Amino acid sequence: MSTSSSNSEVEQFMAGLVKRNPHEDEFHQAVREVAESLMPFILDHSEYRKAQILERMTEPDRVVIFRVTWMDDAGNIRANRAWRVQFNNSIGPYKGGLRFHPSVTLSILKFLGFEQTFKNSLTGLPMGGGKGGSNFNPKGKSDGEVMRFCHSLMTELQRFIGEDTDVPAGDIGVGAREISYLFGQYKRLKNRFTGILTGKGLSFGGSCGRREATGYGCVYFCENMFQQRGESIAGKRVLVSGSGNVAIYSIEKAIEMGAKVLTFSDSSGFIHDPDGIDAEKLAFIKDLKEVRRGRVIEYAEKFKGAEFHEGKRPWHVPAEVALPCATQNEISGEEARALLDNGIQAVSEGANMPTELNGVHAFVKAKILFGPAKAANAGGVAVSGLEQSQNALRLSWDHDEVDGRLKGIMRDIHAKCVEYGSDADDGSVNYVKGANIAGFIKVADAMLAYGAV
Ligand code: NDP
Ligand code: 2IT
Repeated sequence: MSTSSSNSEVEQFMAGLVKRNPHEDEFHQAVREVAESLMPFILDHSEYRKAQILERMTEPDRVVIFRVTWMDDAGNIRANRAWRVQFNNSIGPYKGGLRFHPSVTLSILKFLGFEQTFKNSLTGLPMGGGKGGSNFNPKGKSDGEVMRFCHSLMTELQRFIGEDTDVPAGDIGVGAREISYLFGQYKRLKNRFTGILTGKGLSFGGSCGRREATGYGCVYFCENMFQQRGESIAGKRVLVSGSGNVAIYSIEKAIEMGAKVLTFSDSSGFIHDPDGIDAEKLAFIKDLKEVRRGRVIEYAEKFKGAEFHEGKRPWHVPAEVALPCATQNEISGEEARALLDNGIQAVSEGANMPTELNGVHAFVKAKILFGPAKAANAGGVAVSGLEQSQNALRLSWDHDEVDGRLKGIMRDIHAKCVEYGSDADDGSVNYVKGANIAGFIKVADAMLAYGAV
């Protein structure tokens, strides 16, 4: 199939998608990236085309939208909007996180649910794709306010979820505290103790290693890419963005594997520590972010030599590896070029869709080791899948068992990307193409088998 006919098919497909889903920029962006790498494959496989698989895969099975009313500490009644996007359950119950952030819109949750469908397929586990959340802002709220909000949200959400239906988890703004409040309310309402959420506390059905899984998995994937070239992350300079769950455990694993981590950030700006973050400094970051919920500037006040760059992102600091672990579109096309100009060798995406599409194009064209989110950050949902298995078996595996399985899953995802993304001419791997095609096939074949459902 010629490139120009594939390109015009993509444009035609996207025109229809944009018309059906106006003003959903993030959703358009996520679908376009997938359509660009899938279209030549679909045009070569007429069965997918005839059955309208891509058209059906870009339409969520359903979206639930509801009001969440709660009372703040001053006694005021507050109301937020919440969603659950049940995107595709062809290969298993819907599975994906809940995000609490003021920027949450239907477009963001549709992009995340769409990506999740491919990511979950890549893990090899029986999980469909879903995502949910609210425009609630947990920042600055008391524990009591967060608890009342979570209880109210679950009062409505419980109608739509279940261990064989839809299993939410955490994402931005939803961590151990929020999952605990949500699970407690579900248990009270239904009088059932069952695995309807993942990321639970270790004493009530949570899995060892779930907290660390996304960050560790992101670094394992990066190491797999280096090993493909006979190299390693050891000794490399690493840029991390974010300072939440994914960032913290990416930093931890990168340091453990002998890399030098120079940066981390939050929405106020970034920290540059030219001496590198060590175990003691990481313990400070964990206390700052996981316990005190403070701002990154405190790190520069505590450790000499570290600088705080207000309102900036870390991508102009020279390094060999970048691990974007904060949020979508946090690497612009211009920043991607700056990374390349400074000699970046690998980018492993801990966050979902952190790179703008022209940045993705620049990384792929430069043939650096570019691990797209749906492959590189699949470790989190993979261990969520292991948590579901343990809950169903009513037993729990130890840390080594879970970590061993996580490493194996990340290795398998890497191998699938190589299988479908290798360039026969020069042996390089286009991980974007590989992840999109490998993730697609499993879901598409299930949809074909079901007929017109
Ligand atoms: P957290 O809430 O723990 O941390 C988010 C971090 O990103 C914070 O440092 C936050 O800074 C920063 N951030 C969030 N939004 C923005 C923004 N608009 N601009 C600048 N900085 C921002 O979330 P996670 O670590 O769980 O999630 C991070 C990314 O990883 C997301 O893209 C998520 O979808 C993805 N992901 C998460 C998984 C998980 O298991 N948790 C699994 C796979 C992917 P601040 O506190 O100032 O807002
Ligand atoms: O984006 C993601 O993969 C997550 N936020 C984790 C989802 C999950 O169900 O563990």
